[in-house]
Amino acid sequence: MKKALITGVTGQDGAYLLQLLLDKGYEVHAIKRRTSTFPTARIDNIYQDKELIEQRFFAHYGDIHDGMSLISAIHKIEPDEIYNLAAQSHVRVSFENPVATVIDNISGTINILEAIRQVGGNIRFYQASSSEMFGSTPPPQNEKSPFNPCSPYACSKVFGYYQTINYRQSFNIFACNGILFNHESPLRGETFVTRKVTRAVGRIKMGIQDKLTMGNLDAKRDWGYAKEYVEVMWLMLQNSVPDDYVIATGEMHSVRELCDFAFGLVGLNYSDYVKTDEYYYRPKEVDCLCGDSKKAREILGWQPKVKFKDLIELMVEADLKLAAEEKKLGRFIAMY
Ligand code: NDP
Ligand code: GDR
Repeated sequence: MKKALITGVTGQDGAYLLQLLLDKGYEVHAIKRRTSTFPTARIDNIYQDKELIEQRFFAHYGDIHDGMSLISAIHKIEPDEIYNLAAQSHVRVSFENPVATVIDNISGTINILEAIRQVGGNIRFYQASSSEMFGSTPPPQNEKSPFNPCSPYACSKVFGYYQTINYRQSFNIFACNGILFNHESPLRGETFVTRKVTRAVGRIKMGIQDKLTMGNLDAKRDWGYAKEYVEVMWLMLQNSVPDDYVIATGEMHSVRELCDFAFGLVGLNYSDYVKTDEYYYRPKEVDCLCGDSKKAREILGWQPKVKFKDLIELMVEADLKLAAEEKKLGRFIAMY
């Protein structure tokens, strides 16, 4: 049975990747940091499966800053594959907490690569790199496009990208960068723009929220479906050679279009509800991201099926159900 280790398992991608690997018959280990409340809402379904918990899913307390504990965990587990997803992943927050963001994102990557080097063997490594690394480089962006990072988050991801390539070249480690463009789902964190909008649409339709305060409505992104994007992480590690791939839908839409379409799905006009506030603007914006994932299509045989409209539809549908549940329970959450 193949063994995998995931960092960031409690996040959006970690939850989908965990399910994918379990479905493929893997034994999955996860590094989970200690928190004062349970952060496992996205993977509670796995915890409820007694057979999986006893035989194929093992969570270990650990922190991506603690290199020694990562080395001993990797020694003990002997994984075939490691997926490094843990990060402070919010771009705007990275301007408010630049040092913590950079330390989190850099030290996690280097600690794991160094642990792999020291433990030896044939461990395959996936690094969660990001389209944010392209920053102000105009679209379409592909593997050959230059990086022009525009935030502490993006700078930290550029470091992780090059560190991954450096370990591949220096120590012959099977290490891959997935340069993933924005990917979303009903499991997306509620302060990222798609989920913030679809949550608001659900609550406004159910009468438990009245306004939505947003930042820059003119920014454009290439939004895909997270469930499909974790499949390509796995595919990268199954190939015969390690490499770096851009993963995207190739469709670009503005935040304004997102609002218009999502509110329209429930028969509302977004301009009656959405206002903007400087608070949600960034000191430096990434205006347009749209990826060209031809290389992944040709080499890995991957291509996205769920595009913008289907994605937003499935998110609105899930958030309408959630808001109806909240209304039933009388759980009125403060607007943010
Ligand atoms: P999330 O923010 O949903 O999840 C981040 C995960 O990292 C959480 O499990 C979090 O744990 C964990 N984490 C953060 N800091 C630490 C730490 N010090 N020690 C251990 N765990 C830690 O991110 P996503 O799932 O959306 O993204 C996964 C990865 O992919 C990230 O690296 C992100 O930067 C990258 N990425 C994401 C894209 C996207 O569109 N989603 C696009 C491109 C790249 P906790 O639950 O305790 O907070
Ligand atoms: P991003 O995603 O910064 O691209 O990073 P996010 O959803 O936060 O923002 C996308 C765009 O929407 C604009 N925007 C707002 N964003 C948020 N969060 N809240 C708002 O109210 C709002 N109003 C407008 C932003 O300015 C931006 O232009 C995500 C993260 O998952 C990263 O970890 C990942 O690497 C990249 O995607 C690819």
